Amino acid sequence: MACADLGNLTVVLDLADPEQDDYGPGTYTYPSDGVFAGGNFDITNFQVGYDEENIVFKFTMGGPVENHWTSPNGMSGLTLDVYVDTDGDGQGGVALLPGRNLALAEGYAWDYAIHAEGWTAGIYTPGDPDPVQLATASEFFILADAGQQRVTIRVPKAILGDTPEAWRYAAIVMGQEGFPSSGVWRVRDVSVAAEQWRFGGAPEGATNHTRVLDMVWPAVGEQEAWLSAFTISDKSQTELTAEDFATIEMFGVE
Ligand SMILES: [Ca+2]
Ligand SMILES: [Ca+2]
Repeated sequence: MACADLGNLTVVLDLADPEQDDYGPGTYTYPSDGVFAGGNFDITNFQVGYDEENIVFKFTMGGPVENHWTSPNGMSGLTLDVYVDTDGDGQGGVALLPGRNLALAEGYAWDYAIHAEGWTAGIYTPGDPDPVQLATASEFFILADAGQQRVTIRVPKAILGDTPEAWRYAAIVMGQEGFPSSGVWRVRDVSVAAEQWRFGGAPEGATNHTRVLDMVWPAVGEQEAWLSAFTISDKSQTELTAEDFATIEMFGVE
């Protein structure tokens, strides 16, 4: 569902992400098909704000936000996740949504996961074994603006609450995949060598490397260090747990 920009956004967090770090741990390359253009997966800025009714997240990208596969909300190739820790109590989700192959560092835990993509967007709470859907795509708003290379996500305060300045966040981008590998929630695989529809640059013999291309973190070099720090496993996707994954920290207003 589209939503007009009412222009009364109050921004509580505005972070620049390094340019051209859309390579995950530092090695990933784009699939070879021509729909993947330079900068598609490069987050350059991330904002959190609010308006009267909604908490608002804005991703600005370093390349085109295109709609090659004609999604109703204008975002086809991208999957954007935002994880929110609303209470800092250390209780909640540790592994990110299935297939991201990332977990939160010790002391962080997510209470809500917002999965933005062109068709089956949703909002989740932690669950065992899988996260539980709290809201479907029709219950929040995603607007892709090709001209501004920006995706805006508006989630009603009735779902998340209304103190975004006190929360902590993680924000990541992956390739959207309508035909994902088993156990992967609709994000594109990363192989050792890039293929027409797969990213390249994965370590040999691994199943537990991340599918994240870029994550929001202003300090240069931290993303590369964190996403590379895991012990290679060849377990099947559904056997992998948070302990098998590289870990990242969350950020907040302070
Ligand atoms: Ca970036
Ligand atoms: Ca980054």
